[in-house]
Amino acid sequence: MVNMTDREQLHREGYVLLRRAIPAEWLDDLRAVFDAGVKPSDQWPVPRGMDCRHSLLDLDSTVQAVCRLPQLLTVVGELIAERFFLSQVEGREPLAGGGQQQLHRDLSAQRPGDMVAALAYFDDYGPENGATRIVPGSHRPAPGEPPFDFNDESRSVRLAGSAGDILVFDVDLVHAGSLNSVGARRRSILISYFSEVLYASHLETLNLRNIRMDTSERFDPSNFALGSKAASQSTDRSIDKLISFSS
Ligand SMILES: O=C(O)CCC(=O)C(=O)O
Repeated sequence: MVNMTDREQLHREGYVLLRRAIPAEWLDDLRAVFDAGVKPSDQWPVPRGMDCRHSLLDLDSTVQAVCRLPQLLTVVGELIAERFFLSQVEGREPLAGGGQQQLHRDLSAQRPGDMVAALAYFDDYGPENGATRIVPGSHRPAPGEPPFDFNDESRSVRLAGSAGDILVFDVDLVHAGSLNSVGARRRSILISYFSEVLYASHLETLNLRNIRMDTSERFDPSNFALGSKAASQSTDRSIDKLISFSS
């Protein structure tokens, strides 16, 4: 039975970690696609940070299939709560001795909740190889709450998990990449989903963001709603296990 509790928790915490959401048999292919697409910083329209590998892989069919996993689309639809599209996907991996970011928000565009990000991990991740940090609940400050101090790590949680996990979060959630101190691989794709009302502005920055894939497909949250027949039939997990929070 689902799932008001999960839904409420998702909106309260601003994120969910979908454990082993990517079919295990896709992972070798995804890692190879990542490695084949790596481009040095100066080959991107806007130069990238030097302490991470960035991979151009948005045309790959398995990557596209990850972006459309029903479990993932269900959570994205719940967060955006109106028709949305896949805006961007690119590979990201902190290099040995790099990857440390200050806590930050990626920032919604026109209203809170109109953009959602997902990080899908192709390798196991944890404190030593640059796991993502998040601050649960930080996406919707309470009225009158002082501005978030991005140097304050006291509420940050460092994630850990397995290849195939997908972190899905509201872009206003405070988060950051972390130092890869040992250099173990931490390949991931960073996926962006936008409300369809943002499509015109998305088109204006396609080239700057090096987006080559077709972004015309629309996803309707009602087709993926938590507890819907479509969502439960399209995954081999029962719907009440759809969401599992890391805390
Ligand atoms: O790779 C990560 O763990 C987080 C990346 C991130 O927050 C960003 O690029 O804005």
